[in-house]
Amino acid sequence: MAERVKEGIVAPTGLIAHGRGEAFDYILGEKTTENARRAEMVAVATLLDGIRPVISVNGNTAALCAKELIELAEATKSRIEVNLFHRTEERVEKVCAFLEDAGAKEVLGRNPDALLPGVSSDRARCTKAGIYSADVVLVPLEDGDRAEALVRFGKKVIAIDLNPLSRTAKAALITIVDEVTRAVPAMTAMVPELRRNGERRLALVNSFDNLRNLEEAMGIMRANLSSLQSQGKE
Ligand code: PTJ
Repeated sequence: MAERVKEGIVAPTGLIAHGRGEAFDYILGEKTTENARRAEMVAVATLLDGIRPVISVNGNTAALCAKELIELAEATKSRIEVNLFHRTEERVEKVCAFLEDAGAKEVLGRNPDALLPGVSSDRARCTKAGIYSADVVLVPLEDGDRAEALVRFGKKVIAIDLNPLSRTAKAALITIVDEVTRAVPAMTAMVPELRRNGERRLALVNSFDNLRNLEEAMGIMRANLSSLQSQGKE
């Protein structure tokens, strides 16, 4: 990540966001929980049933798992759009080129021609062909303002966020509380089975409750903290 900051792919504050993620992952147990796995399945079902699914990519996620995001996009027929929190034209170009070097055939975001309503800055800029007209948007490591704006604009938002208390985690329809480099390849591996089984997709989506999902994730973290505390006393 430090190298990617020097190259201008990751924003300097991206390192702080990464550290926040690492802290939550430690408390989570640094593994994909059953709870996260279920959310990942629901997310894949939602992407597969989407009419215009889009994966929004920022500097951190490009640096951590460009190839894996491209594979997930191809498997779920989602488009990829670069959408940055710390937006400069130079960084947009660098992240787009980074994804293309990793094998992406089409990357949206260089020429934004639409504005996401309810976001009062450059961060509102997006493309009509991508995020603006998407029905489902996967936002790994998203900031709260934009996640809330996407939900208000009627998008089915899927978040990947290790912090179950973040505004993004709470605003999303589906929140995957897992580390992005574990979550994304696991989701791609789920595609073949879920693609074949429409009834299963429907059942997964209908039985999912994000509030309960987030409470479970917090419960796992509380239990891990208690066990770490009792180990410390031995
Ligand atoms: O590249 P840019 O300019 O678009 O900026 C990207 C960052 C990530 C810097 C920007 O969106 C940001 O500041 O995000 P936040 O508000 O820090 O939110 C990121 C969330 O992702 C936090 O809740 C972190 O705990 C979480 N997170 C960090 N690393 C990971 C993670 N979740 C899953 N996997 C990670 N590796």
